[in-house]
Amino acid sequence: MKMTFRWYGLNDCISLQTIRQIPGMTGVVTAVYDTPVGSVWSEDSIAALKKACDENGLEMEVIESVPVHEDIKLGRCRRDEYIENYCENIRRLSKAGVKCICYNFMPVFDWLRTNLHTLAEDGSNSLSYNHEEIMKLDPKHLSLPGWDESYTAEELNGLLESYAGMTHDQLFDNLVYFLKRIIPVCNDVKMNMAIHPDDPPWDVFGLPRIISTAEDYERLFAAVPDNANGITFCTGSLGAGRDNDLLQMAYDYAKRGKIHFAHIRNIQYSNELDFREVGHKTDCGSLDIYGIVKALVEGGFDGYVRPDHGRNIWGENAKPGYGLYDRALGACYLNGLFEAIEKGRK
Ligand code: DNO
Repeated sequence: MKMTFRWYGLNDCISLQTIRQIPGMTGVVTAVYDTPVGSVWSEDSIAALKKACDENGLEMEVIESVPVHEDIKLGRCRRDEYIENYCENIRRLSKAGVKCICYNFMPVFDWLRTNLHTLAEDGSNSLSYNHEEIMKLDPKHLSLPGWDESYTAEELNGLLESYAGMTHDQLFDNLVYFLKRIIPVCNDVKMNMAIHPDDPPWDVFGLPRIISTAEDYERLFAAVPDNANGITFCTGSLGAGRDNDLLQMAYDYAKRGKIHFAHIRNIQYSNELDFREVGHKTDCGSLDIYGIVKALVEGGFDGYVRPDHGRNIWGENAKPGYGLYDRALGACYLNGLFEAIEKGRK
């Protein structure tokens, strides 16, 4: 296992100098942010990130994300061009020492929350999800924080219209089309692809989502069995699905060598669908973080880990989910769990 920390590049207000001081940190998870989705990343931009990491004694072996252009998800005629660009990014990143790429295949929206600053009793605040509030929204006039900033209202409406009527099977076929073309490149250059699950793991605004359940994973692994076609095991995203058996999934997919990357965080259920994000420790929330780590270790997991979303604590007011303090605490807690469980087995 290698513990890593997400870093938003040279403009991140959390410096590499700071990150390297977190005990047990081996590297960062980052991306090139100066290039539109779908295009090829410049070698200079990749090299600049790599140089900064090298200078700070941190590895840059995981990229999150190389985003997938909507034309690929929609199966539009320009998809081959975007897939070729994606392949070129895989080659360039591999040359820079990257070993794993995290990406997702959610139409239009990535993660979805209704409040980025839900206040807890202890005075900390964190992200939360309220289904009723989502249902009340008109997707054509959205102003939710966090993820819709990249589209103008017109673009968003256009995109939503393009997806109208798309079924789960069609979206899945488009994913397989994409994978069948990029995985051979990954095999050549020894890159692992790690698809991020849907967050939350159900359809939103009528858009299909296809990486939410154990059944979805079986279909994914069967369609493209190569080892390079793996997953990001995100406990917070999958854990919002009350029917997902995280311990079983963690053990099973680790055993099959499918988990290249793990995002570990805890959430607290407030009813059947709603949740808020909490501290990483098991008794802070509804997920058995200890049990999940144990299942990963017992399954022989040997990938990258990062603490996922943290709360705002100690007066920090950070990019939602991505402050320093609570993620650093999370990393230390997770390192402790891994050490204890691994040593206990010897
Ligand atoms: C949220 C993240 C996701 C993730 C993407 C991967 O904090 O876990 O945004 O980076 O879904 O493509």
